[in-house]
This record gives sequence, C-alpha cells and structure tokens, in this order.
Amino acid sequence: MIRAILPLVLALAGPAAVPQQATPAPAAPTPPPIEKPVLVHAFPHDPTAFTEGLLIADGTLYESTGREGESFIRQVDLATGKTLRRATVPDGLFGEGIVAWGAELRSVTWHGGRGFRWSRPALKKLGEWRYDGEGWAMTDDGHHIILSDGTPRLRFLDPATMKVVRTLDVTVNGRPLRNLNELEYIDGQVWANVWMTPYIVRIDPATGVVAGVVDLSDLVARVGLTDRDSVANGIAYDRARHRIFVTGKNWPELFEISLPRAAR
Ligand SMILES: [Ca+2]
Repeated sequence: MIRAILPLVLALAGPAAVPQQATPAPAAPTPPPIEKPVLVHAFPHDPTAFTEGLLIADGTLYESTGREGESFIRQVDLATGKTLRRATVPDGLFGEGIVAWGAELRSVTWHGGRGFRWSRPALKKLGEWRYDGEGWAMTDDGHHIILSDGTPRLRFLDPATMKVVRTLDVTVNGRPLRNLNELEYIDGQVWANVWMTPYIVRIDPATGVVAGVVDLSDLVARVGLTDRDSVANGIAYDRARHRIFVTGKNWPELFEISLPRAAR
C-alpha cells in the first residue's frame, strides 16, 4: 500500500530539489490544494459490499460491488443501508462501476470488456455492450459517459453507441496520474478515487489537470479497517439537493461530506 501511495504523494509534493543549473528548468506546475472535507452525516453501509460504483439517480441510491461471486447491482436505502433490490452480475464476472443514463443503469466489469444494461429501478438485465481493455468505473457529464480503466486516461463515450468519442489524460503536477477508479461528475469537474489511496482528485474535464485533492484520511481512520483492500471507493452526487456521498470497500459507514466553500 505504501508503494502504491508513494507516486501520488511524490507528485503532490512537487519536483525534487535539484542542484542549481546554468539553465533554469521550466516553471513547475502549481501543486493542487489538498482539502479536508467536512463530515455532514454518517449513514450505515453494508460491510459486505466491496464497493465499486455509487450514484444517485432520481433520488435513489445505487451501488455496484465487485469480486467474483459477490458482484451485484443494488438499489440501496440511504437511511438504513439496506438493500432494496439486487441484480447479480452474470457469469461470475468481477463487477466494477455503474452509471445512470436515461431509464437505465450501465455497468462494467474488470476484465473481458463486457458491459451490461439494466432497467432502473427494477434492475432487470436489458442487454450487453462491449469495450476495449479494463473497466473500472463510470459517470456522466450530461452529454457523455466517462469511463476509467486504472490508467491516467479517461474515455468519453457516446451514450447512444457506447463508442469512444474522445479521451482525457489526467495529470497532477504535470505527471500522469494512474489508478483512477470510482468517478462522479460534480459541478463541472470529474471526481475520482485514486485506488489504494485515501485521496479523491478533482479533475478539470477540459485539460485533465487535477485542480484539487480531497483527503479522506480522517474517514479512513474513523472506519479503522486493516484489510489492505478496504480502501476508500465510491462517490455519489445528489444533483437535486447538492449532496456528496463517499464510502469505501467493506466500510460500515457511508458519509455525506462537504468541502469548505473556498475549496470549490
Ligand atoms: Ca459514482
């Protein structure tokens, strides 16, 4: 875990000191601010849920979970954390993220390029779609579906065809930032959990530059899990009520958070 965190920490720390040279190096990019969120409210969360995707659509919370044999698409009651409906990801695949589009949820799986379409809220499987490479998470900006795959490159898909229309290379301090995982589009930025770290990065969707880092360390400490896989993952935005929710894999709680106004 330490090794996984180091690249981001090093990147955030800015360029290493170098001996004075005759030719000055180009100005380094300004490091993004690191922001501690305010905890607004804690809700129960199913500790068996290996959270891969989280979203709110039409006031309803949906969650997808991973691991073979434990991969589900769920409708969840926010107040109690109870599963209201559940669909099983087919064929023992490792489920990853979900996105709501129209009257559907669409989901991806880790390996094999198999995505699925589900009705909502009934969660009946409607069909399948394909993509290249791995699938980690999705969100949408109202025009395109955005797909992460663990690399620094986000794919923007045409929701009608699910084909790639553009890509976005994400950088922090001028360096590529890999392990982009769960996504949420919030007020004109793409938020992404960085896998195996307590950080969410806020990405400018025009440039790919990380504009801010949300540090969930206090919430990680609060849940106190020691399993190295029980990382922060899952971001949902209630667009109607401007509420932001985060959780983690097997976390017993799901949190509404806010950022200090100055950070937004
Ligand atoms: Ca999300």
